[in-house]
Amino acid sequence: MKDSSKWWKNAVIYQVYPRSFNDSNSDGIGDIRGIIEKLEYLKELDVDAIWLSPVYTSPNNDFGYDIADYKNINPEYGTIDDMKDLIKEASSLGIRIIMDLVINHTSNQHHWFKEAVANPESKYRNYYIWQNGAKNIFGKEKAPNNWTSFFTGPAWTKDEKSGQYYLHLFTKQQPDLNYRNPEVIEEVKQILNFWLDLGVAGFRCDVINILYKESFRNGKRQSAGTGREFFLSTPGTHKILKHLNKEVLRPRDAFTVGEATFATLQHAQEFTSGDELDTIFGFEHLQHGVSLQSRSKRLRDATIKWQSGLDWNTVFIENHDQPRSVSVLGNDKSYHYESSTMLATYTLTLRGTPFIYQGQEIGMTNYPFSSIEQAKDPVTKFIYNIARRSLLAKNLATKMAFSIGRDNARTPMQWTPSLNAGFSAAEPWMPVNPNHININVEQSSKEGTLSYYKDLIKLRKTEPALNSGEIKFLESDTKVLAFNRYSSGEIFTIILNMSSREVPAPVRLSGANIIMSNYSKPSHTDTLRPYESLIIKTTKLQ
Ligand code: ISL
Ligand code: CA
Repeated sequence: MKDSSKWWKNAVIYQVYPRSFNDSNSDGIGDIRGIIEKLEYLKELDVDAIWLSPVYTSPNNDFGYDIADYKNINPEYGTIDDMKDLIKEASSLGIRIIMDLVINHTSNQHHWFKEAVANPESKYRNYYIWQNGAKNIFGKEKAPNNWTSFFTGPAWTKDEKSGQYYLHLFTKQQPDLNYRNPEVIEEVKQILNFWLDLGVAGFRCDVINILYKESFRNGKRQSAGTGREFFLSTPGTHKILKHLNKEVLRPRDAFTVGEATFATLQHAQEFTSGDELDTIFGFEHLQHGVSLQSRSKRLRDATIKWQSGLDWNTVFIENHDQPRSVSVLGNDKSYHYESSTMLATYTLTLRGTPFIYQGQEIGMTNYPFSSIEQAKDPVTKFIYNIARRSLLAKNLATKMAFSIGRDNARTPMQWTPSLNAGFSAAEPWMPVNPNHININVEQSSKEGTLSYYKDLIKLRKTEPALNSGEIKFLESDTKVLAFNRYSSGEIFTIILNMSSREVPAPVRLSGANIIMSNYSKPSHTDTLRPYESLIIKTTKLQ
């Protein structure tokens, strides 16, 4: 493999959710020109690449994750020329662009699907997954099988015109593509080449581990889940990824990070074993679903497991689907600075490519939602309706919906303490968190979380051991994550207190060469203070 294909092993990647990043034309919606305006900011933070959440033409049922035209830009965000400018201007600052590739499904507004419905004889019918209904014991028609959507409700919707059902593992406006049809794979290759020709560096591949469904009619679901035993990480999906890798991705030196929903460590190992994807986003550490384990314990255990089991990880604690990390893994009230910088240290010192989600670098928090009217995410609305149907009181249903839904991640980026947090001169498409008065880029860059992020990124880039060094975990209190990163001559010991309690440090602190800390005064004891995080440097005698 050429060396240049490994740039991502030395990179810090920043995720932009364009709708909420920066609005350049005062319509309340973030846009591509808005991103261009902030390239200098990203350069100063010293990120090497931007993962851009979808900017393609889309009716926004799932805010861009329902694509109606893969080779065009949603006019709300700009034009293809704006996109070319973004790629060019970012590149002149040494920043690469990674596109979001959503190919498990399209929008129902994509011309392929419209044709498939309007004209069942057209070749586009076979781009999607159609099945006749099944019969229940009384002879009444029902869906082809009992699979459910990841977003609740049945995974099949009947097309009244033909009487057949189409599969959608997300909303019913997101029909799944049929990966048994080689023409679909050819279309995907064209899409990849189109964007690589425009100069993008790679792709974040949305739910890439569910492309190929092994069975439909006989796929009666066993687990409480969606029926995923029939489509998670199937041999058919591996075959497609190997093909795309060989035909397009590898020859064109494109970087890939695959979002792998419900992936096990073993799945991740298989996808990244050489000829499929470069890296994987696994979610075991972020407590998908209901669990009795505390979030930090889960984060700690899964981190140790994945870091020990994969040679090269992605390291992330936020994205556009997750709650704000400082609100769920830290303490956004009493220890905002301490816990947001502890989480920064987590993100930037483990072994793997770190991904920072917009706003994480200033410790943006969850939003104090109080009414379901404020919801934009379809998932929040679905959960609310289910909760209400199960007779949950309004306030509890609202609370539950916003804790599972994804609106917390999507409130506008907080640039300044002034009107609309400097995001837009008009009323933003989602409310701005009132705490922008204290939590914003302007203030955070002085002595706040942002300045800590900058220092830490600089440190990571000047100390090869922190980037590419080996990793070894240390015995510690269960509330502490402690590890060594080392390469020839140098050992860094990273200690993170993931709790608001005082806990014993796993190594002696007195006399240690602490080169970075999120407390202004060093500790005089061997006790870690709430969310204290330390980086200790030891130079080995040769
Ligand atoms: O459904 C899940 C678990 O219950 C999620 O973890 C799942 O991995 C996630 O919803 C997939 O997300 C991606 O694809 C979706 C889109 O809505 C998300 O924004 C995107 O990140 C459909 O394209
Ligand atoms: Ca705009």
